[in-house]
Amino acid sequence: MKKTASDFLIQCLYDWGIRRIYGYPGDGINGIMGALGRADDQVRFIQSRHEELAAFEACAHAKFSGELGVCLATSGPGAIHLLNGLYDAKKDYTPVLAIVGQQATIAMGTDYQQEVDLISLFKDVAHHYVQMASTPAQIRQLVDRAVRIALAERTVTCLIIPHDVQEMDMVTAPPRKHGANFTGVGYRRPRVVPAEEDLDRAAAILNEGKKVAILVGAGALGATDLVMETAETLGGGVAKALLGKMVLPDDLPYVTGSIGLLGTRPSWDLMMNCDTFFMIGSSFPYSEFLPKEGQAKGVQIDIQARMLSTRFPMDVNLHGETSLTLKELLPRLKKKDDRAWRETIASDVEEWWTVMEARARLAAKPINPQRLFWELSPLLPENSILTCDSGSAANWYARDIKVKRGMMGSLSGGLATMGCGVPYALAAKFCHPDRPVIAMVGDGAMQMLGNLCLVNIARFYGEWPDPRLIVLVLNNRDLNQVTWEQRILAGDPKFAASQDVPAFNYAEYGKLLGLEGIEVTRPEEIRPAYERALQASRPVVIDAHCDPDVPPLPPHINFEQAKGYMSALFQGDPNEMGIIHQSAKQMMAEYLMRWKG
Ligand SMILES: Cc1ncc(C[n+]2csc(CCOP(=O)(O)OP(=O)(O)O)c2C)c(N)n1
Ligand SMILES: [Mg+2]
Repeated sequence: MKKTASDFLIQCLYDWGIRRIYGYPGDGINGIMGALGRADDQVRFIQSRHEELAAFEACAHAKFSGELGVCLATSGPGAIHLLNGLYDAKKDYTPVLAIVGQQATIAMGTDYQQEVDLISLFKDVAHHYVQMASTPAQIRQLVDRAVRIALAERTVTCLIIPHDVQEMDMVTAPPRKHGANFTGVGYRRPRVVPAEEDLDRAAAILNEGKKVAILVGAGALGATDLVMETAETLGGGVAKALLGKMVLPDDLPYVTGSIGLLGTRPSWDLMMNCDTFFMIGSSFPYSEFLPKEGQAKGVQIDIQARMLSTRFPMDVNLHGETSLTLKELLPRLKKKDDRAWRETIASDVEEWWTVMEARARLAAKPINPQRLFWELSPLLPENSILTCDSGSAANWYARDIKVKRGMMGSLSGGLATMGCGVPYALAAKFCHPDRPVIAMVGDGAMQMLGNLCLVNIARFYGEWPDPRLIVLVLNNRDLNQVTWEQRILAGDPKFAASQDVPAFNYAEYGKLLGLEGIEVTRPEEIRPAYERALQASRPVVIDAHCDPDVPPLPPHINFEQAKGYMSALFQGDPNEMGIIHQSAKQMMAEYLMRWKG
């Protein structure tokens, strides 16, 4: 049989090192599916349960493996379903290639069935490179450019391959004539280091500062030792943006934990009281949690020039890769002798952890979600991979989980979309089948996409040498994060029609799928549930019945927020009594600890 343009497409992807594609079939990509079938598993196709899941899986694949993630969907509806997961990748600067089908070229322009203007549809999410093939001779150049651009720009690219082009005879090289191009494979990230004079200027500012605050994000992952050395030398504290949670372990005395609405009080105090702000590899968006303009001198390292001085006007912008830049910077830094600032931070951090523990130990109806996360921390194996969905789980993941060195973890940072927690966990297992994975997901997100993705966890876990994958469901019958945002930020009471989540038995459902299911309805059951799940021979769904009235309080509740919160209660919030009770206890826990300390 003659090889088709689709066979060549797969060959080109293989030549770039791609070995796995997440996707869903449809007649718009039958040509490509045929080629994947013939490719003898050289490039493996993972059938996702929904194209949005395929895009999340491709994104997580890239996040957890460092490789390009690839997803594949049919024309029209399949392509449309990919979009949210692709935006998730784009917003977290993650390289993903989407390949989609299109109606045959002879049908196009006739408002044909499933004919959608895909170039326009993908023009925003894949604006760096979205191209449609009109002849097989383009395949090589389209793949070479789409892959290289996605990797180099850390973004999403998209190839649209019409149905008839997929099935035409392959053309490995265009004819040698005017207009033809001859592309090739291969890309390695360059060594990007700032100019010497900028490193000198940055060092001067950092050496002069008396109170240094460091903020690390995803761009500092992999630079743990260098960030530690920098913080030690400067006597500074380090706050972590959510995607940078794994940059430093939480048992270091100068690590103040997460920042922002989901962050900690020590991170807030660090930023508000510093005189020098050093931001490393982060695009953390909420400027109100950073030092005030004029309060501090600023130095920033980022590999993407467009992110420099975007949240705070920096005195020195260092365009460079984190490790290389810190390596150049460190010999220029002087160790600060005055450790007073460092000692204040360390005592704030120590006190904060006692507050976290006190808050976690408070009784709730039936389970205090903070306790779920607090108790998980010490049990987590050092090689675990954590994923988290958008919802109240993100608060507790950010604040209560103490990470250890060697862990990996991610969530939807820039897009903060619901639905990513379980597909991220599944892709993490494909990338690291020998590591335990724990997904932390709300009941709303389970009913949106998580339950669907569990079907595939049941399908694939038999291949993993370490079958441990735990899906921890925060079953609070509420879209809790938003309910609280409505109370605190908008001053509105809970609107049951929009916020209630229907009852669902996640543990029984897990069992139905052939997984293990554990229902946790009392605090004393939390620890045994984790111990059982971490020793299980198959993935486990833990259905934890959580109290929706425990407030995910911002680290520093301001007057407007307090006003909004109180007025929500006066307008007849259905959970009024529960939340007054829980909020008072939560706040008291903090004040009591401070008073005792
Ligand atoms: C796709 C999507 N839709 C809506 C939102 C807005 N949103 C953010 S968190 C949240 C509530 C999540 O509820 P659940 O999964 O039950 O978690 P909980 O907060 O209750 O723990 C919603 C609706 C979003 N971020 N993404
Ligand atoms: Mg919920």
